[in-house]
Amino acid sequence: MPPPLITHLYTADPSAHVFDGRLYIYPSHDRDSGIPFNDNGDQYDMADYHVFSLATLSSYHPSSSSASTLPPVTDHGPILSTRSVPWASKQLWAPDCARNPSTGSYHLFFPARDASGVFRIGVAVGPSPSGPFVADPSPLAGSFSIDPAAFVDADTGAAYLYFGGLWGGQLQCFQGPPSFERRFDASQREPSGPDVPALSPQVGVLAASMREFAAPPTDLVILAPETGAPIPADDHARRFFEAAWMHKRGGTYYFSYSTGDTHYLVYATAKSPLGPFTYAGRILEPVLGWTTHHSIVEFEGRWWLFYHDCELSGGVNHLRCVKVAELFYDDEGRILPVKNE
Ligand code: FUB
Repeated sequence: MPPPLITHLYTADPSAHVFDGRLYIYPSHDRDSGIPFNDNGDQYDMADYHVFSLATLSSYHPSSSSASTLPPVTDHGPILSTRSVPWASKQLWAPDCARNPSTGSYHLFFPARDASGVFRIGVAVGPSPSGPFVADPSPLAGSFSIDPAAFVDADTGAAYLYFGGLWGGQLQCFQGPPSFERRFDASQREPSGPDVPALSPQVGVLAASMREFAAPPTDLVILAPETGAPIPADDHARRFFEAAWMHKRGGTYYFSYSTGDTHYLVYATAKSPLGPFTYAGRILEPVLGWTTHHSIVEFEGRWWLFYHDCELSGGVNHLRCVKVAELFYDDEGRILPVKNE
């Protein structure tokens, strides 16, 4: 197993990006506040974010038998807390960050529960990758659920926000057509049954300000390659659960995600950032701990998978640690499964 990258704090859900030649990691900051475990994820009671960075991974060769050194990681300290977000009540879950190509500002996207306990997605803006970040007074209009992943298409300059998470992440509570006013219905459950399609992750095109959606978010459809139809709801080994991530390699868009209760990291590909996507395979088998969440980034000419497990806490589900493994593709652009051993 690769060693934890950060050991002085519990960290999870790492979103990695390269800004000006340096690699930045935006993770959740896990802590134990004594809340008992439940299926709603109340024990994931995070109250702030730190940002981390490293200068190089050139001497890190996790898949080779030769000497390999984990680089020093800089902790830039706290960058946002629940107290500094006017609309948030608790649970700062998995964040992400993107540079706005029109303004050069950095936008930290983050989910949190609002005063009524509903997850929304907020944005905080700052002048550098490490902040300081100031949160907008309200969440993004039309946002709901969790796990925002921001993607700026380097070839077009267009910016997208992918998001969603089932059960504790409340995606199932927002079923309905695209609208800035999606209704929250706590009684809704994840669908199941023969021929019932899985709920889709959501994608919203961001306006140039990157502080609002240009149009209401819509379904990001993931098709099963063998039928050409959406992945069925009962196919828990392949249906979207949470942990959206988008990267582009060559002309292909790769949407990767966690299957939740089956604990896989998997991916689907498309020729458009809005899909439809076709399921393409597994990236990572289950790790130690219930959740699995990741990001994929190219750095110094190599591809990297940032992810987490619970090794640092000896297996406590909500006390996780960020890790990094090298990612390889075959000649057809398929991702080769990562060995977490
Ligand atoms: O960290 C809290 C939640 O756990 C994230 O939002 C999910 O993706 C899962 O990793």
